Amino acid sequence: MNVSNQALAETLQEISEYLIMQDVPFKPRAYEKAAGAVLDFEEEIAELYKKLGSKALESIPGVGLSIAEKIEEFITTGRVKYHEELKKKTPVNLSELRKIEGLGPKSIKKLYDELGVKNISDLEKAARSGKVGTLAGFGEKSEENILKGIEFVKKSGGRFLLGHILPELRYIEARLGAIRGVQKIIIAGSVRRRKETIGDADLLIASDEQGPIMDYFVRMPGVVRVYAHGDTKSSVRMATGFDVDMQVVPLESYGAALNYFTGSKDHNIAIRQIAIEKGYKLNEYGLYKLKTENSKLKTKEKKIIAGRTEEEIYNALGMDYIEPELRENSGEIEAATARALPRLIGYGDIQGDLQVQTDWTDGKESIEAMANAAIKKGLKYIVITDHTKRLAMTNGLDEKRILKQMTEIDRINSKLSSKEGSSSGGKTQNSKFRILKGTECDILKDGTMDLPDAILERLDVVGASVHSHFNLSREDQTKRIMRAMENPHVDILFHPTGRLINKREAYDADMDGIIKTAKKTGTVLEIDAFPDRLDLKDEYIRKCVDAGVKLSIDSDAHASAHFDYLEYGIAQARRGWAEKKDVINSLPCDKMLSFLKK
Ligand code: DGT
Ligand code: CA
Ligand code: CA
Ligand code: ZN
Repeated sequence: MNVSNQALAETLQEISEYLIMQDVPFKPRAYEKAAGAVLDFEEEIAELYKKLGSKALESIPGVGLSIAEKIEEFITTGRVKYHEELKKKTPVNLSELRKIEGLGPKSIKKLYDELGVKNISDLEKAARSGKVGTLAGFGEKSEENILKGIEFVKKSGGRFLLGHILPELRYIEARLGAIRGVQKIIIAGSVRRRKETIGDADLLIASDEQGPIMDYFVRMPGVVRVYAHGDTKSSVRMATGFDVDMQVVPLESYGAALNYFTGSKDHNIAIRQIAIEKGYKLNEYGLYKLKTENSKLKTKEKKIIAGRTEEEIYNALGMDYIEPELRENSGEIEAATARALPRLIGYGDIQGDLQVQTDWTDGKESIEAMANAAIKKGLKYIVITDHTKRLAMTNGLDEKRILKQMTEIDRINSKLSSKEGSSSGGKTQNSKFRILKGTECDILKDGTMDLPDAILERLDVVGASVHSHFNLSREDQTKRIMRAMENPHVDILFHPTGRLINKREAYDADMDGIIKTAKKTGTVLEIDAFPDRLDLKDEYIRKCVDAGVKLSIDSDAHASAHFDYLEYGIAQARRGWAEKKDVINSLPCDKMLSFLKK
């Protein structure tokens, strides 16, 4: 069965949390570690298992025989008995309750034992009636926080992070694409527009044989519920919790259907209106010209003029082709009509990664391992940006350790370049790969930096981040960040708004003012590509592009598999109308460095 690493990791994580509820010692930590390793594992574990069998599972860090058996069971049957038995002991909806900021397994267990809370709606009732506040270890303050957390989760409407479901969707796409009779397959809807969160997935298939494809779809592995099973349309829920709609159309209508199901709804409505103004009709089957009324038949005859591809539809409407990431009816239709669309940065356009953590702090791998992974990924340079001392829990670097790290980077750079020299023939993948020296330096409460200028000036790239004091007043927070940007050594403001999607709001700060200050001081603003950050988001990216503020797109990698996240950062940049020229790490290393403060 094709389960994604994500789904596997979630199950192991749940086992860990159910074990904590049962007060089992040591084991929870083992499952948690394995869950982390599975999530960060380079290859698809189900594939690995298919190729090499169960022995290969033990090559995953932190996975021994017993956990390997659980993984095997999940891959072959789609469930883990041990997980189900544990769940019976505390039958709560963990994945739902866990979303409430500050609620861990212990408190979830207590809420279940004392108040019978099984899910968010039970929890809300209990908190509103004041029962939570009177529980030992909770109190009024935490009752208040729980209610706040519930509000936040409700507002995010149970939407899924793009980065969490795209890998699994690609799996489904590949599996269905291999069925006989499937001429084309694509993931449409908000996924194709690469929105940061996804309500449900919309699959579109072109084929002349609908029935067998639908039968396969509703029975494929991972499906836990079938909402609808028709000839051309079906709808299911996956084990990971999200829903997939599927539609089969004939090839002649594929472009029109793709256009319709990609959306957004607002974009669709706007282009239908343009079609009407031109005397056409546009729907999910095609673009039609309405002929004059046929009085005998009392119907309007229509003639199809486009439908097979999206290009031909946009062109027939007098527009350039519009990339899916732009289809939000936020000016793209006017720009396409005026032939003035941006030339968006491409998915292959990033040459280096400017935010990478290592095992010197809270990253999982060594500098050298991260460099080798970046080379494999086709990058030409990375900047090592470990945390600084104020973030004590990450073992943040002080002056002494960062100096030591700089020496280590020199050593690895010369090792890499000598490896290059020895592999004669010159066709080395890593030709001129460079590791640059950097930092993710904490911005202190007053806007000064956590490392002295004398250190900062010796680094190639200085990133500055807010990791504390999220609750300052808008005025103080804005001043604090601006002060950091005024520092002549600070090159980039990392994850500029501090939001965590579905978890934490951005801190209150004047973003327009910060963008202005970025322009004035020549500070680059980052698009942090980590799936739950995507910070800057599209709306601010577009403001930066308009203001001429330079951007960087960084993975914020804490493990080598995280370089894959760059894709989500690029997607967000495209949604913000960014071109290659707006993004400094689309440039070769030396040129990129020339855009930093002198
Ligand atoms: P989501 O699922 O909330 O992340 O967002 P979408 O955009 O994927 O929305 P969804 O799944 O409800 O519908 C898929 C596409 O179908 C949507 O992007 C545009 C099209 N569509 C859905 N409902 C309507 C409608 O009422 N009018 C028009 N013109 N198009 C619609
Ligand atoms: Ca959708
Ligand atoms: Ca849908
Ligand atoms: Zn950070």
